[in-house]
Amino acid sequence: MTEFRFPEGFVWGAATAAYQIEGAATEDGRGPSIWDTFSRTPGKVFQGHTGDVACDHYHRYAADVAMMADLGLKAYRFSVAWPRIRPDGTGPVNPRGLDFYDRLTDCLLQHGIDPIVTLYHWDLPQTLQDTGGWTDRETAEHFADYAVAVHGRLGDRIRTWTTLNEPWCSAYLGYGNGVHAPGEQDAGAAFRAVHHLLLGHGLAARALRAAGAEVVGITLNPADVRPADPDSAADADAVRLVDGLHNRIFLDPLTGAGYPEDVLEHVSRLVEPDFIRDGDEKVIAAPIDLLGINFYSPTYVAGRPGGAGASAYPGTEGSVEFLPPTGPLTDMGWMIEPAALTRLLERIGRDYPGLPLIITENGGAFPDKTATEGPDDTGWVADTDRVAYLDGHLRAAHEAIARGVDLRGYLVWSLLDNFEWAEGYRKRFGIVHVDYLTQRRTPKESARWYQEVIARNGL
Ligand code: GBH
Repeated sequence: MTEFRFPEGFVWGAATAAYQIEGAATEDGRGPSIWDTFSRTPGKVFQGHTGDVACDHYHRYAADVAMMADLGLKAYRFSVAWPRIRPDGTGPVNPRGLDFYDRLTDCLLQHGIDPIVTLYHWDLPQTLQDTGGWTDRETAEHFADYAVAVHGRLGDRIRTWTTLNEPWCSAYLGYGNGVHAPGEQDAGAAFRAVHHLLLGHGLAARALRAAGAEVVGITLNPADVRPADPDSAADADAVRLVDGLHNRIFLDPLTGAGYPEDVLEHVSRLVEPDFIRDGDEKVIAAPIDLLGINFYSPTYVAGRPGGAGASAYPGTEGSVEFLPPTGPLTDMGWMIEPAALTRLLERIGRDYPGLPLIITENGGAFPDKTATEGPDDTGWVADTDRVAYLDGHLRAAHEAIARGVDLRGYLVWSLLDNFEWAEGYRKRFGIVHVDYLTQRRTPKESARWYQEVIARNGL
């Protein structure tokens, strides 16, 4: 019996990102990205892992797509590697780079899988970083040019175009606390990056629309920010600050309200916001048809000076403590609280009405219990924890829909175990196991479970 049925036409799929799965880092004219540089910098990525080979998806895409079809996926979200298309970030287009995504797109369509494109999932061409990366205004314009180049080749077959993946991470982790590429640690740089990422999104969204793109969107990783003590006024202030720096700083300008006053005031205490020019907010407010939401874990804060450990939020050190996660955790150490997803979806639906939502990422890292011995007799890898995580979050998503949220689909992170950024290959998010020595793929129990969920359109 299907207890939790999803709406007719609900989009079921899986997501990946170029640098995390493709490999083939120097093939067919691909230029270096900031992640090639970062992963080669000692001490940045677990055991010096790189995306040089990753899941070798660049060569194995056809078999991977056949596997997706076997699992019954209706949609597949992948990202295009900017340095494959424009190896120098700007300048001439590299047709062999476009050829790969052309083949991938055709293969998906032949299997009846709807492609959902992400144009930027963190792999900035290194040459653009050399001139300042996202702290440089021109990067925004180069991004829009690149978006148009990709659309020019694939626009006749791809309906859904999203610009950025999680600009919060690009800005705060890339330029603020330096945990991600390019590894800068500068509050001012982080906010410049926020603005130029949003500007790049707006310019690209406008250009994609003009070029005839049917559905244009962006993916954020909005946070469900909760107070340690619901009765504490200081905690409520901390929630407002973190919510501003995480959610409203992106969502308000994207939906036409401009930057929130309290956020601008906070930013101004750390950097002169002269990088925000007249007219920028209008560009950023380019209409979008879809908001992608990546969700993993809630955020609990208290209004008191934080402990050691650099906060990812510039300027919160003296006033906000981020509580250590409690209760069941994933292998990333992230708290598992599905109700947080319901709260978050409801909040976005309420505060930013009229915007169709899609969960572009949700999933968990869990160690594969049988990974060391290889798959069990049934050929599956037991990942009961992941099934429980996904089941809980799908129920939470269903609850949000029942409460009136316009949620159109769900894409699991991730199809494959892959290069988990600063954690390298040691953290596994896949519903399909990857043996990195042989590149053998083995669907885990969660993949078989998900296959049934899709077939029944519910739980
Ligand atoms: C996504 O980022 C990425 O889009 C994807 O490429 C990646 O593989 C996937 O998630 C898994 O990491 O530090 O305990 O406060 C998610 C990044 C995860 C960043 C949650 C902020 C806060 C948790 N976000 N994290 S904690």
